[in-house]
Amino acid sequence: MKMTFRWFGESSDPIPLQYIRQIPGMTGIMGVLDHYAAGEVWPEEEIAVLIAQVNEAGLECKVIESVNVHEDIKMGLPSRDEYIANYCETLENLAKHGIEVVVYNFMPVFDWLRTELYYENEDGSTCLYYDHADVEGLGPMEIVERTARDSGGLSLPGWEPERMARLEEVMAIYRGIGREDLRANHRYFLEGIIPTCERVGITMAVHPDDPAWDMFGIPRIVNTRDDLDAVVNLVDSPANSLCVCAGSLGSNPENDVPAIFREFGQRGRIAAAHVRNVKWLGEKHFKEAAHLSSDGSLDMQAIIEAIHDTCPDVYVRPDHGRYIWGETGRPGYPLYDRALGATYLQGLFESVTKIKGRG
Ligand code: DNO
Repeated sequence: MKMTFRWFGESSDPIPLQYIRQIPGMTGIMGVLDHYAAGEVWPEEEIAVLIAQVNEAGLECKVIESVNVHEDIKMGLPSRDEYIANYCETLENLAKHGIEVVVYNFMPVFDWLRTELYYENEDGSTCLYYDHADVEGLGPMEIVERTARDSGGLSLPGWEPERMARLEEVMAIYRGIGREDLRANHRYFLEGIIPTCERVGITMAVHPDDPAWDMFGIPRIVNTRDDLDAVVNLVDSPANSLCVCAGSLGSNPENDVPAIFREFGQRGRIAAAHVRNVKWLGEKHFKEAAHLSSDGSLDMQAIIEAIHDTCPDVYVRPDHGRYIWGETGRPGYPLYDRALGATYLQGLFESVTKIKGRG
């Protein structure tokens, strides 16, 4: 298990790389150039600067998250070919600097969505929170405005202002797109990029939809074990793999998260993993818990055991965290609670390794 940390870059992440380096067992970051809008080519020189900064801090950067997919690709518009060509160019540039895995998502319009960014827990900590009843009462534009307001001026991943500016137009197009159309568009995208990935040595890792259900009457197609199976079969190449996210899939209690890790790990199709916990509060209603099993609804030990048994060398990161100890920063991405998560996950891994006699 290669332990990594999401880092947004010097100008948009308040957490210094040196602090990340000080977390026990931390070997790398999952990096991003988040000032490039979906569809733009990431220039080689900037990728080189990012990698050099990370390396200078004593960390590695082998995973990029996210190279966002332009909405026209997801909607299957004629302009998609140009954006797919740009995507391939970005992949080539990333490969030249040693990137092995690119995490992306195929969620229409929105990346992850929550109804509260700083929900207060009994102990005074705050966490990300979702109640579908709130979403039903609000339109997508209201959710966007509320999220932008609550995020304290920091643009959240997948919520870039230029993307949100087209919201109404894009929502109208999506109303005519069904589940199978969306899957066909995903296939078209993968068929366009996987040959490049194979040539340059990059593995694509699709991130599941978060939360794991349709939003605003628009279909989402990466929600369940069967969806993940469908994705890997769209183009049957190891370069077309998954970023299994425990918390996203785990938002739906019907998903058996440890079994999903075990199956796709055995099939050699997990290229990255986000491991975090959620606490179910009712139907389509949850909050993000601390990583500890007893704090939420997922069995973190079973998840780590599945990783240990089927994909022990995978890039893993603790995902999201609560705000504790007075820390402030980007919603979902604190230093302290994710550091606790990273050490806890490594403790579980060490324990499984020793118990199974491989340590
Ligand atoms: C949320 C993240 C997602 C993920 C993207 C990948 O915390 O896991 O934003 O990075 O969906 O494109």
